[in-house]
Amino acid sequence: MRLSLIIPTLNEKEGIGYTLQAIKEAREKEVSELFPGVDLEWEILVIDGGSTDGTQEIATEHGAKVVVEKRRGYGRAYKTGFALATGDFIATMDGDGTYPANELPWMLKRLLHTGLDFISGDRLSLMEKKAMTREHRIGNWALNSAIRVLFHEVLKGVPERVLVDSQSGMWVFKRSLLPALRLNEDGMPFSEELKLEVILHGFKFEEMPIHYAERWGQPKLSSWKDGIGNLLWLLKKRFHVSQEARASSKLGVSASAPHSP
Ligand SMILES: Nc1nc2c(ncn2[C@@H]2O[C@H](COP(=O)(O)OP(=O)(O)OP(=O)(O)O)[C@@H](O)[C@H]2O)c(=O)[nH]1
Ligand SMILES: [Mg+2]
Repeated sequence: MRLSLIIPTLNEKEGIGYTLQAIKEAREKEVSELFPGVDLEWEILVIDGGSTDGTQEIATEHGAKVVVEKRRGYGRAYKTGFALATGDFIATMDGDGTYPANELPWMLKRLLHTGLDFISGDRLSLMEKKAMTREHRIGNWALNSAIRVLFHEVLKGVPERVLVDSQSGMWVFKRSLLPALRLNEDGMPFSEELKLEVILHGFKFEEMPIHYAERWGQPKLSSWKDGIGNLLWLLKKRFHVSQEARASSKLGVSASAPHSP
């Protein structure tokens, strides 16, 4: 069994070493406890956007494979990483020390034991207040509420506790899902695009509460600019989903979401 862990970075010299060290410790402790006797191979890909602060060197020193993707964007980095990944499963996290590496093996174990296709870490249910700025918290609340309203119809058939945290960047999922998903977004809305695509295709999606810590280094996200950009993206996506549903009903194809993969 092989796991590809993908970490996008852009000038994360403060956090990348800490993140990779935490992953090493999780492999030594949690993985050997949770998967005794299982030969779990790891591939760690750091997709770097051309950092100039030594991030690439630190990542290499910690044993990660660094891939330079100069085209800007969080979503762009992930699409490049997904195309290179060779694992049966893909896991993700930021390179800023915010996500709990020791909880990643638990997510993988849950995925394997429940037959789920995709698990996304829910940062908000267990979060300490200081882990996120007030602007980020308000932005998250606004975007999660917007998704609830805009995608009410789409989310009707899926369990209640879904997309509590639409902006989370820690996921574990089966790589075999990827060819079915339409992933067009290069920027920050990639996070909700991926989750909505998984749900729209009827794949088994779940959120799992995780611990979330304060970031090392400077945020690359601007609460206002990216928040408004994400909101506009959601409106656009909702419009496309309705258009597609209308087109399919004209052709006599059932477009009720979620549908079977
Ligand atoms: N390769 C690449 N990585 C990026 C780019 N923009 C952001 N990242 C990385 O993507 C991850 C997520 O960006 P963050 O700035 O942490 O955004 P966030 O997690 O939503 O916001 P914070 O709560 O402030 O951490 C980080 O590891 C960034 O270094 C980019 O253009 N290219
Ligand atoms: Mg982050």
